[in-house]
Amino acid sequence: MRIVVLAGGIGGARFLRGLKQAAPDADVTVIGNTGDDIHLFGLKVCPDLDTVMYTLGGGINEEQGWGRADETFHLKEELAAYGVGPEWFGLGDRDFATHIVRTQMIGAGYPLSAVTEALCDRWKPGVRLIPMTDDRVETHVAVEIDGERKAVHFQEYWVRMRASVPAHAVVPVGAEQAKPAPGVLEAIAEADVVLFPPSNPVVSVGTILAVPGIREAIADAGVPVVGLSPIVGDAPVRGMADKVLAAVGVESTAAAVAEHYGSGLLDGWLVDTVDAGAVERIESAGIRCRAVPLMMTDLDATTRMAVQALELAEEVRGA
Ligand code: FO1
Repeated sequence: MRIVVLAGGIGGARFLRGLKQAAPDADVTVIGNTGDDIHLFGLKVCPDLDTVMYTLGGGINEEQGWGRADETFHLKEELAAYGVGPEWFGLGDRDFATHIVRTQMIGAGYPLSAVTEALCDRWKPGVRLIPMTDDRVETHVAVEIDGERKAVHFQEYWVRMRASVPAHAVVPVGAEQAKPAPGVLEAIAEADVVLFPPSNPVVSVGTILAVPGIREAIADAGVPVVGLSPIVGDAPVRGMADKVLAAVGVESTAAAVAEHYGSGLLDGWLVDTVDAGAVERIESAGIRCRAVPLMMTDLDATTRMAVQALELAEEVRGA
């Protein structure tokens, strides 16, 4: 079975671990969000690609969900001693090596997709990880600070500001001109099922879908497209997805997120058992829906979620 997954960072990566256990023989292609990418200290940092790579490759800091296990911060401290920041973004020594290799390879002319493949040669994530695009896309968030409207980088909004002010708009700058990376459209065309993990529907999955051609390829693939709600009991399971959902006029409920994707894209949607009351509304929007436990508390619980997603896909296929 060929499975394509559109993944953001922590939620996507953890779901993939369960998926690998649920379907050990499947050929899994992960299309990773690169809208979170940021250039720091002259280096290109790809948080979502790295989170997937480290999580599946056994190098992730399990408590944080991002960055390397067994990390130290000497380089960051030395930079800070020279007054060189930003201090609000925690790049560790081990992690720095990844960004140095990536930036060096890009400088030598390799596209991000080839660089990601090279980095995965070391980590062996057990999936094919492809960035959504080789072109530069950067998610910016419009905020109001001291009565003045300005756009900040997504990481500044998310990490420095902790999404503490309302987001007025979320713009994947460069997405309109971006082309899907080599292999993205081919993987979708050859897929037996497409999954949206419980990743952020706006700044993760939404950004991937904003690359021209990707949404259309999924909608036209003629295979089941099944998603898992990142909203449980009217609140994000983790992160601050509600802030960016509000920016695109979507309420933070499992049903509203399903409707946001829409029946033109989504065939099936899993909601948590606490949201069982929303199943009828989602089904009447033309999306087959089931209520199952959706908390990724451990690998077994996550594996069961992946099994349910694949079962719903088969149900949709047979319908
Ligand atoms: N998240 C934080 O909350 N604080 C950090 O200092 C931070 C650093 C960081 C460094 C590398 C990396 O790959 C991820 C990092 N993240 C950090 C996570 C990341 O900013 C976001 O959670 C994702 O971009 C959202 O998907």
